[in-house]
Amino acid sequence: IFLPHLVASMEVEETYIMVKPDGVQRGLVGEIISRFEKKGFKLTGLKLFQCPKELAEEHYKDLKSRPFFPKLINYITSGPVVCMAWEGVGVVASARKLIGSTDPLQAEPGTIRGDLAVQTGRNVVHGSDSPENGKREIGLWFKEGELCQWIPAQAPWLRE
Ligand code: IDP
Ligand code: MG
Repeated sequence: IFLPHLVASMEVEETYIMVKPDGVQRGLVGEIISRFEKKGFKLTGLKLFQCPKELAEEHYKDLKSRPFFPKLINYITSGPVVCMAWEGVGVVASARKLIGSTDPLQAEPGTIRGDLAVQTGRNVVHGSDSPENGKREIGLWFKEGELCQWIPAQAPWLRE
């Protein structure tokens, strides 16, 4: 079946979600992917990746002047990460809610960080903070040809 009204719409956003090295090492990849899958967003990109220092610095360039920046770069490059692109209406803000506050001790129970982490420097997951940054970060972490456009079978059961 072809459902053109479910393919593209002005409201559809993209966000870059990443399981950080602690999430991978702790065996939380499936659990974290599952939260976005169950919510009903569409996965359009997925890979395990060892991040080079230059890419980590570019991704977090807005935090360059912060005292924790060198530690943050060490953390993000300390082991493989799982890079994901997710798509959906309101996905950027919704993913941030699913992820929870930056400090896991402040994050609500039920959120990924609230349930699975205890420290800001080991907060297991990244999510873009705006639709613009979603596009920017997906462009940074994925090459052309690594993203897939598809229509999930459940699409008509998620949106009327
Ligand atoms: P966010 O990941 O919730 O968007 P940001 O303020 O954008 O939070 O910071 C990016 C990442 O930098 C955080 O997820 C965390 O890993 C790290 N970070 C932020 N603030 C601190 C800090 O005060 N100490 C150590 N690491 C920090
Ligand atoms: Mg951020």
